[in-house]
Amino acid sequence: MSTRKDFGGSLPVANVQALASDNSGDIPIRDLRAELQSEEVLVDESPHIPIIDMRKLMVDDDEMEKLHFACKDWGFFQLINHGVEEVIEKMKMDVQEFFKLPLEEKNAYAQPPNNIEGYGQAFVVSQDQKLDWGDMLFLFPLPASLRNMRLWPENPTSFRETLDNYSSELHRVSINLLRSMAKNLGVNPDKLASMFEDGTQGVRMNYYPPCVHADKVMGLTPHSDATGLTLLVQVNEVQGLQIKKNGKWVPIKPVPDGLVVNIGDIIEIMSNGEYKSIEHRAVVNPEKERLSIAAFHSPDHRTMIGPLPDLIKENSANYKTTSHDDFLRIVVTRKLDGKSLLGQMKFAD
Ligand SMILES: O=C(O)CCC(=O)C(=O)O
Repeated sequence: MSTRKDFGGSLPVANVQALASDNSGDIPIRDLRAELQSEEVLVDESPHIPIIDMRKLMVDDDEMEKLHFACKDWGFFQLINHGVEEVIEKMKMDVQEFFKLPLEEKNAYAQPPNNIEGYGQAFVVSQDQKLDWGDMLFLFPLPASLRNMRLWPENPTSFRETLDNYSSELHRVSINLLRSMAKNLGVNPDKLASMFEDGTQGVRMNYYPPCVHADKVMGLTPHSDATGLTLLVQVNEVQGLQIKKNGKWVPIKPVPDGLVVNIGDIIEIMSNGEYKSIEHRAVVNPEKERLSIAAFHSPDHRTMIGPLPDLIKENSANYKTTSHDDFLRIVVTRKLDGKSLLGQMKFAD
């Protein structure tokens, strides 16, 4: 049987859901985030990220243009009419059920040492690092041959089947989007799609407990995604996702039945910087728990991570090219830190 390569893991830290449920209101020092007070968040005048209609994309040049603009200017958009609404609803229900289980039961799926899959936290690489106010269950549903089923919950009983369907449907949507993006970039859609066909898909299910001192903790540290394309679902009605636009944080209000899609670092690099991988974060609600599910799509392990050759004929390459394994090794051994990974891949101007 083949297994996934281990590129490292996260240090074990206290379970945040358990910490939050003790009701003392005390925040451990490593969870306090001074920077939250000083950063500007747009509230009322929030510009809205573009909404792309998947059905129209196939037939309408204007929608294709809108997609191109969204990827260049925003790096984020909401996708509607994607045809996966029912599967998403099931996934939302099962994820909520999982996080309701007693801690001991969830811990049966705890991250093994030196591995980022399983229940726990990610990107904790040192003992003095600031921590996020959230727990997660992270799994690699694709490639299916490398699944670690020991870490796939059996409670709720439908979880495994639901995630299996969710995984294949979201993978299909991501390939269709990548084809449209390739057309817009002027590269062969089959070529780009073939890099992702047998690629890796990671699904990160996030649980952010409420916190009376929500203004002093961070649900998820600002970061850009070190992957290709992310499809995100907000599970309940509680908002918390914010993206950085012109130096300010813009809250995202998910549209009903939509998927929030964002360009990851790998697509920014492959597009030689034409498409943007945008910094984003999750903030915490003072009264209500918040849940989200992010599905990250990356090319297969043989793909070199660098600007697509068709896009550097006239322009020079703005990013280095590296093997996928080396890229992943850098990703998992560092804490989340804004767009610093992209900085490392970029040639100086
Ligand atoms: O919870 C959210 O809305 C954001 C999640 C996210 O950015 C991630 O899981 O990488």
